[in-house]
Amino acid sequence: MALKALDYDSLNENVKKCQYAVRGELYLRASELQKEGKKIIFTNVGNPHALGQKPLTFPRQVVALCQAPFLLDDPNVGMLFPADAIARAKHYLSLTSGGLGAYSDSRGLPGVRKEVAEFIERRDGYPSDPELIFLTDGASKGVMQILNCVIRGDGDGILVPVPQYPLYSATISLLGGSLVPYYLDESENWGLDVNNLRQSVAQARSQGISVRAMVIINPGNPTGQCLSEANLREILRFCYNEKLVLLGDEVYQQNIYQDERPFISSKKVLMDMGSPFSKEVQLVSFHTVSKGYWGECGQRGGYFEMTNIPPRVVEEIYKVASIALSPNVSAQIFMGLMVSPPKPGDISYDQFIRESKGILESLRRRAKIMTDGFNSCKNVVCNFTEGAMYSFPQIRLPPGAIQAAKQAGKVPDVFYCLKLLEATGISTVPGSGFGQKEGVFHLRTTILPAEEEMPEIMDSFKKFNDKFMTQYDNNFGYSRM
Ligand code: DCS
Repeated sequence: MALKALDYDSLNENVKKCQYAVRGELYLRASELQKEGKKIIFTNVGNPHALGQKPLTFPRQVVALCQAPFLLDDPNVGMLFPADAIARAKHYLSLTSGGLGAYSDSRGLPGVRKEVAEFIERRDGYPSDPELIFLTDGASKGVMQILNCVIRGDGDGILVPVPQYPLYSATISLLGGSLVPYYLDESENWGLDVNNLRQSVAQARSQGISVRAMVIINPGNPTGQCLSEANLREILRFCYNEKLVLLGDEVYQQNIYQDERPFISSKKVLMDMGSPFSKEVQLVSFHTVSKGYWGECGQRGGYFEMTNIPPRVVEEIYKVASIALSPNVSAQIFMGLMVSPPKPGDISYDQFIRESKGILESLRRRAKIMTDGFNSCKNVVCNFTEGAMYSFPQIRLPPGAIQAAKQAGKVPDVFYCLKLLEATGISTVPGSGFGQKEGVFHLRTTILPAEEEMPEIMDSFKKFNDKFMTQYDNNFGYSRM
């Protein structure tokens, strides 16, 4: 019988090939257990509000007023909302063409793109052009749009770090391109070695792949490392020599938990390098309202900035963006607020600083509690989370566990994470979902559970792990580093 277009056997093979572990087998099992009444701690997704983080007051006040503009005409509005929130709501409404219910330009509201450009200028000390900034529904949509423009077929390769956030592997599969892996070095705190990059490119080329772009995630997901300025310079020089467009995923730029390596943007490093690099290297940088101390994942706000991309290509990207008409308008306002928060002297400034500092300082403490907790467990080693929102411990599995996993038809780290979930309710993502070296196993957890719950969670993890290790320990050695 002839197949219909949406029968499984006739489906686009790229759709079937594409994998996204953050909501994969572990997440599905956790959801089942939750339905059965088990308490689940969802540490599989970097989704701060889902784990109890409260929204920042000021941006919600502004967006609430934009959503319900009739409140602005209410004589009592000043009793519920501070004057600066009222003023900002009026400002954003004046930038729209009919409020939040109207489509905006497909690149986003010009007034908000200008605010983003001013933020980038303050951050980097170099000019930024609003015409080269597009607002998107979360950073994910921006990444997909750009990869869509780069990938022409399976002969096109994209250099992606391993371990990586599976948005990249999944989108490359979906678009029918080829992922060219480069490995981050766990023993060097997940550092990036440019020699390794050269080898990856040479190997891909020997297989007839034309390598066109390189992805960096800085700070890293799932690895949490912050790239040094020297490292970024090497990467940019490499992209210059190899004519690669650099896709700089900088969504965790506010999430920094140490002082030695502050966040530095790829754009700033590129501009600091001067000519010919600053005029030649093609760079697209991504940001979002989902992360940082905002954590507004459900709002779906993001942007990308293009550097050294020719005007005709920018026009083409605009055309593609316009097929989806308009990014979320309320999310654009969140982005505007993120890049221009209350300033000293504003009525809401003190509260804004108190709230945002409170979140960041707590995340910093939680990063340490988690790393220390993992490192106190048998056969677990974990690099410190320098930035982002995750801990990525290596689990050194005894051969008995690997054997048991095989018998159960599971990848060893999936087996471990499923057992952890069943025993403790902690829902993690197996390292295999992000890529890892052959024969080495990890799991990823977010550092987002409430600080007061952290000791109990780590305690429950330790109890599970130590029991698991004793159960499968048959003294034949462990999976290697
Ligand atoms: N880039 C990286 C490195 C991310 O980790 C994420 C989300 C995104 C882009 C996309 O974010 P938005 O589309 O919301 O802007 N991180 C996922 C994760 O690993 N857990 O939660 C979501």
